[in-house]
Amino acid sequence: MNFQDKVAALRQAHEALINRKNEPAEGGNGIYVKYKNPILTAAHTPLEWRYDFDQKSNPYLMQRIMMNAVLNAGAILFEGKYTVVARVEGADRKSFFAVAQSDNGIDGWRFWDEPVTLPNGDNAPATNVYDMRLTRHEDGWIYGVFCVERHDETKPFDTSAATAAAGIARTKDLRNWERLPDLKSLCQQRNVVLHPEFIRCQMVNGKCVNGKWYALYTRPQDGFIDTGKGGGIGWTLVPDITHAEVRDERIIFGRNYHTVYEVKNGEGPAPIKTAQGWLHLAHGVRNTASGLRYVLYMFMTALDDPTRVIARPGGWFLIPEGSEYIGDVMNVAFANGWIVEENKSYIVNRPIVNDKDIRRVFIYYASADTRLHVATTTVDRLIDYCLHTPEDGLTTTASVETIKALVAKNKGL
Ligand code: BGC
Ligand code: BMA
Repeated sequence: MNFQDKVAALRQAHEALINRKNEPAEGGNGIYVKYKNPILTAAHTPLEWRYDFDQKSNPYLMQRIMMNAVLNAGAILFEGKYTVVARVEGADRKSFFAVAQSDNGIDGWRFWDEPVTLPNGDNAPATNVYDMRLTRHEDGWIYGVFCVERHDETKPFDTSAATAAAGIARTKDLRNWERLPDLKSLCQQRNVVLHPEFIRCQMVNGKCVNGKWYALYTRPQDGFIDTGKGGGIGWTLVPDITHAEVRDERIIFGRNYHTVYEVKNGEGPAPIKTAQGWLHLAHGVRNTASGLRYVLYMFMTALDDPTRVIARPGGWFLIPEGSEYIGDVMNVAFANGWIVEENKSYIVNRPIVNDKDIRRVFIYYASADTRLHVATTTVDRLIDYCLHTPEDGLTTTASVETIKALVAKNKGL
């Protein structure tokens, strides 16, 4: 094949991959439907990012820059399109953010021409950035909060010593990003997420102090990997997001021995507001002989107090299955993005209290730190899942009693 034919074949294969129809996977659990094909992989990245198409400088039509993975993506409905800001990782292990869009949220995902240019602002340059949570805040901005990783300069001879902090950027168009100062915190932070609404009442000694605070879900950790003594999903109020600082942090969802979040947990995407409370998607980590296992779990908090947990369904919600298990970091399911459909005719002017909230939810999860998938469900189903999945009783006896209660109920039917 001559050079031009090779280029044409490459482009054709790439278009075929992008235009490949996706379909629901068989089986399932009634809670959500996973789709068969990953929605974004390294092979979906634009060819222009990888190939030099000049025959003179690249006669063998080699990939000049190779891509390793597309994973953990923030997600948002933007200008009517399902939009993700994905973590793209190159062969050099550096990850960066890139916008991709689809008309239906399921297939036809296409990256924009160039990755996001993320300014450093006044912050020290980062070695790596990843896992952006997108929040459309009531202040009118779209925020991206992400992990900023730098070498730990207090350990000059340890080339894998790192520090993690939360970077904050905001935008109106997903093209121009204003970088704000990183979240100031006494300890390291990862998995920080901005709550979509202002908090207008802060309880101090049982009394409501009125104000207008930004709220952040945090995940304090003692070291870069170790969450240490504290850990858990934390909460902090910030008066000024342009100078965000963790002053007062409290854990709203901790960890327990022998649960799916025994070792670590962290907020996933920004929570979804429903008439019955806030829906949260989080990840939980436990250690095994084959390394850390990352799964997704859910919980709900009160509508008038996003820190008060009102539903704690036991166990995992979503795990890596089949080929999802295999990849760069085995046994990992991770999600920092979901989209709830809004403004669809069937919900307009319809009170959702005392009625089914059938808005569709698109969960964007990555498997094995390698590729991005979608699973779909509805708000109503997620609420049902949260309110009616038995809690983890924390002992084997409690689990058996829970099963027996269900068996007895079924026998009585
Ligand atoms: C990796 C992340 C990972 C973190 C903690 C970072 O260097 O890029 O994917 O979550 O380390 O293991
Ligand atoms: C973490 C995350 C993710 C990643 C996971 C598994 O700590 O922040 O980036 O998916 O580890 O490697």
